[in-house]
Amino acid sequence: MKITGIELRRIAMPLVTPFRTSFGTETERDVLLLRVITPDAEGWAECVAMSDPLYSPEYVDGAADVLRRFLIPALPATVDPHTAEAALHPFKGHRMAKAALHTAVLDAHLRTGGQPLATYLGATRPQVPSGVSVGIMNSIPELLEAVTGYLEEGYRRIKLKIEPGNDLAPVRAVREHFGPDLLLQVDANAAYTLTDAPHLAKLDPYDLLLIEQPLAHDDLIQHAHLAQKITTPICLDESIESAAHAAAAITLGACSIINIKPGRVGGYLEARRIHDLAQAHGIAVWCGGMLETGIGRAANVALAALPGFTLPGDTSASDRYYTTDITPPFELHDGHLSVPTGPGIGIDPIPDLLDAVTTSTEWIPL
Ligand code: OSB
Ligand code: MG
Repeated sequence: MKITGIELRRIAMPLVTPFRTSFGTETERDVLLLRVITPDAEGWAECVAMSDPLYSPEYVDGAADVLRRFLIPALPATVDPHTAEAALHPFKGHRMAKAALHTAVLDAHLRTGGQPLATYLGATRPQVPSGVSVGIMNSIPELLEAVTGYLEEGYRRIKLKIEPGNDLAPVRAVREHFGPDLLLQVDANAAYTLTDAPHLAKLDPYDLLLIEQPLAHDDLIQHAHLAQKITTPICLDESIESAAHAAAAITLGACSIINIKPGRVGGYLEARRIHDLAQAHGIAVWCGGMLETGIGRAANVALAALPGFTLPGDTSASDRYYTTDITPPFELHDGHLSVPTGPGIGIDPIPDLLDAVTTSTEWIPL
């Protein structure tokens, strides 16, 4: 496959409601989209980097810079998904930027061959159960109202964002209000240290599915120690940037569950390697999210349909994030999203809607 050129497009997407985590509050998603042009097909991808380097070291301007300066120029004239991955490999880090470029190439490749991404990855299900990630709220009544709304819409699992000072009370309130059958988990986004172990152990009675990334991203050993001190299963997000990290975490006993985000690990091939490794070790995985538009969501839903994804993901419907998405919206049916069946990611941006939110475009010839 020959690539003619690549378009970098920035869009500004207001969120339906502010999303507060232990690392900050998001009110508008600043998204970088990539469009790979080939003689036979276009390939689309969404870079999951956020505007500030608070979740991870990557940020949108940095991703755009490394793409135009290093990653795009490194692609061979004739490329397929495997040669593209090999060409990006020498560059350290920048996995979100690499994932976006790799996914756009993969999408163009699959559209050329007429194959859906889900089929290519080895998906085994036509639909996936949806969970929802609930931001930190200003009060418990507000939180209970938000969770009530999501459950009425059909979400199959609730994830509460937590931080020191906003942890035990919201978890207790939600568990007591909705009862023992609610699938409930929490995400700390690295807000604690190992000295908080006795405090985190107070979450044990609430029968949580998991606690996601309680400690710093590079605290693998500390997570292994924490796992000995609490009964809530530990799930890693920020710590797992590759299949090698996943192998180390599993060997150390740092986690018993992994949140797989293709953007965080450099793309869908590495995401699948982590899935395969986890499955071989009896480690459950689920598909995380980064507040994606329909472009990123389509590919995540395809991945979430692989057999090892045994827990509901943060693969929510489009209207949980955006009043108007740039693609036909993903909708919840009986708590599930349908896996796209068209070639590649199986969905296209709607040109007028895309133009309405575009803040800049840049064409990079190859
Ligand atoms: O830690 O999983 C996270 C959103 C942005 C950055 C990090 C995270 C999240 C979420 C929301 O929890 C996931 C989603 O619904 O897309
Ligand atoms: Mg997380």
